[in-house]
Amino acid sequence: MTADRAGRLWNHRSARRGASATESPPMAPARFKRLTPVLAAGLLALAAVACSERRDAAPDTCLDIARPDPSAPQAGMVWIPPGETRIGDDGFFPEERPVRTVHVEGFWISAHAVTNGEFARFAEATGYVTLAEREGPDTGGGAVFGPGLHVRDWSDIRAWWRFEPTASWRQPRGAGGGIDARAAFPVVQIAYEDALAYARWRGHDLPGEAEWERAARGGLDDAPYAWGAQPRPDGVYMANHWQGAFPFEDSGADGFAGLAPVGCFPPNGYGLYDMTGNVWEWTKDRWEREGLRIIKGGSFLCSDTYCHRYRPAARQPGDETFSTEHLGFRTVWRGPPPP
Ligand SMILES: [Ca+2]
Repeated sequence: MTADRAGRLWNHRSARRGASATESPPMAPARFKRLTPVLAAGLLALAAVACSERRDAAPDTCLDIARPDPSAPQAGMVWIPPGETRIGDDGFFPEERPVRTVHVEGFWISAHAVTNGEFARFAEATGYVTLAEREGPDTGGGAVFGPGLHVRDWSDIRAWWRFEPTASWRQPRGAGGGIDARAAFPVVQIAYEDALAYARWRGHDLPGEAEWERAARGGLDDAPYAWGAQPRPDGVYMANHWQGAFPFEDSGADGFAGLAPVGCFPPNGYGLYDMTGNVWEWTKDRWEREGLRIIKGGSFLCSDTYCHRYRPAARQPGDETFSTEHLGFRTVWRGPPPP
C-alpha cells in the first residue's frame, strides 16, 4: 500500500502550525507524492554514490557497546540527578518558546542512542517486526533523504525527501542498502511503537521531553548548545550535523557526511553522547495534535543556514506511525539512584 500510506503521511500540513521550517519529513506537503519516480530514482542514485564514497573514510565504530540484557537494566545507563532545569530557548524558533524552569526527578538514560547492533539483539530475542517491515495499509517503508538538484520552494521538502516503500531499520535507505558493518550506528527507520517495544524489553521507558532536555544540557542550563555558548568552540565540531549548502552538498567537515556511529563526538557534562545532532530522538510526550510525538535533538541533516536544530531546546513533531533515516531513540530507566 505504499501510495496511500505515503500520501497520508506526507499530508500533515496543519500540524506544522507552531513549528517552523525544518528539514524533517513528517509534516511534508501532500504534493510530495507526485514527485516523479524517474526524478526520485535519479536523486537517490546521486545520494547513494555520494554517501558510499564518504563512508569509506569514516570509522565504523567509536565506542565499546555492551550487549543489551533485559536482566541488567542499569547497564549502559547514566544517572541524571533530580533538580530544576531550563526547558526551551527564546533565541531560535517559535516552537521552543518560552523558556521555563521545571523540576525533573532523577532517572537513568542511555549514554548513547540505541544502535543497530542493540536493536538486532532485541529483534532476534523477541521476533519483533517493526512497522516499516510490516505489510499493510498503514505500515511499510519510510522516508529517505536524497539531495535535490535545485530548490524552488523552501517549504516543499520533496526536494530532499522521498517515501521509500522498502526502507526499514535493516536497510535504512531501502533495498540494496543494508547495515553490514554498521552495528555501532544509531538504529533508524523506527516508529514510535517500535522504540517503545525495545524500551519495554529492556525494562525501560522512553524519556519525556523535560527529562530528555535536562539530560541533553549536561548541567549547562543557560547555554544554547549541549557544550556551551558557541556552536564550534575553538573551531571544533562537537556534534554530527550538516556543513555546506543544504540540501545540495554535505561537505562532512565534522568528519561525517551522513550518519555517524554513536559516540564519535565528545560527551556532554553528564557523559552522554550525541544528545544533539546525528539522529533526532523520540520522546513520549505528545505534540499538539493526536498521533504526533515530540522528537528532540536535531540530526546529521541540520545545517546552520536552514535548520540549526542540533541544540537541546530543538523540538519537532514526529508522526508516531512513520519512520525516517534521521530519527532514532534512546531509553530511560526510572530505577533507584546510584549508591
Ligand atoms: Ca556531519
